[in-house]
This record gives sequence, C-alpha cells and structure tokens, in this order.
Amino acid sequence: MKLYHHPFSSAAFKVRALIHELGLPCEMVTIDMSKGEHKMPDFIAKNPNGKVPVLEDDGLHLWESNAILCYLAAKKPESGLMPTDPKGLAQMHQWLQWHATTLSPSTTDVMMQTVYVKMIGREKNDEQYAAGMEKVRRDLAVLENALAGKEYLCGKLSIADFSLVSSLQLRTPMGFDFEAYPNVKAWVARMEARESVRKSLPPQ
Ligand SMILES: N[C@@H](CCC(=O)N[C@@H](CS)C(=O)NCC(=O)O)C(=O)O
Repeated sequence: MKLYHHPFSSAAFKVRALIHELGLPCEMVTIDMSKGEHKMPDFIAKNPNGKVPVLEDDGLHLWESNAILCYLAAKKPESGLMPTDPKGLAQMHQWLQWHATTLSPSTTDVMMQTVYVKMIGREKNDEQYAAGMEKVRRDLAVLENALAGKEYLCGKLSIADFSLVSSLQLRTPMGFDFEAYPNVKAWVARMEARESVRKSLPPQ
C-alpha cells in the first residue's frame, strides 16, 4: 500500500493518522507540490483532480480523504472505527459529509488568508478572512453542541473524529480561539493525545 501525500495537507494528515492508528504497513510518498508534481501526467493518472492524498492498494487508486478513511477502516473491521449498527453508521456518514461540505470549506477559506498567503508572500485579505471566520465560528458552535456529554462524535471513537479534527490542526496560525468552545477544546486534546495523531502532525 502507498500513500501519496504532502506533510502540510490536512486531507493527507487524517489518512496518515488512521494508517498509524490501524498499524497498516504503508509506504509514504511525498508529492512535491511546490514543483507542481500533483499536476503532472503521472499523478493525474492516479487522481484526475490533481490533489493529495491518493491511496494506492492492489491496483486501486483511491482519492477523497473521507473515502480513503472508509476503505482503510473496512480493511480492519475489528478496529471498530467504522460503526456497523445503522444509527452509528449513519451518524459517521453525517459527520464525514458535513466535514466535506461545510467545515472543510470554512476552514480552508481561513487557511488561504493566513497560512497560504504567508507561504506565497501575499497580503491577507481582511474581509475574506473575517467572512471565513464567521463561518468557522458557526461550525464550531455546531461541533460544541454535538460534543456535549460525549467524548467522540458518534459516541465512541470513529473515523469521523479523525476526519474532522484534521481541519483544526493549524488552529494557531489560522487564529482560532477555542475558549468559547470547551467541548471542542477537550475533544481536540483527546484526539491529539493519540500517538497516531501526534505522529501525523505537520513538521512544526
Ligand atoms: N476533498 C479532497 C480535498 C483534497 C485537497 O484539496 N488537497 C489539497 C491539499 S490539502 C491539494 O492537493 N490541493 C492542490 C490543488 O488543489 O491544486 C479530500 O478530502 O481528499
């Protein structure tokens, strides 16, 4: 099994963390995005979207990080990280879809105006940053309520936790303050206490 990734990609981070959590043997292949390797024909043949991560396994090239999480968890059902009861399974999909359609776009807007502009030496657009932050605060409030009285999103640890926490790893440079969201703060700390997650964080 091979994972094509980049150390600073949040979508790749969640996949790396799950690979470590499940103890799956996997070769990590870094795609040099600064050289545009993700847009080269070789890589486009693996993912026509030209994005990381891509998982290669037994002739399969799988992209979309949430689909990769489902595939990996299905390979190790004994991990219990993909619920099998209808309610748990539906909740897991609910959170994976909410991540892809809502939390990830909101946090990406903020990331573009902070981490990314810094990386490419451009000025932050304050209006776009403020608009992104408003959406992030809306989403953090949803998470805060969902985590009330719970350690994990679906009750017990699942791939939904690995997926959603990935969008909050760059919270300091993105300027997120968790003080108003104590349940979110405790859940992030719980996830980041896991060795699999710590091993997968981008270089500091
Ligand atoms: N929805 C995709 C998002 C993947 C994605 O946007 N990856 C970024 C890095 S975090 C990327 O490769 N961007 C390059 C580009 O868009 O050209 C997933 O979850 O896998």
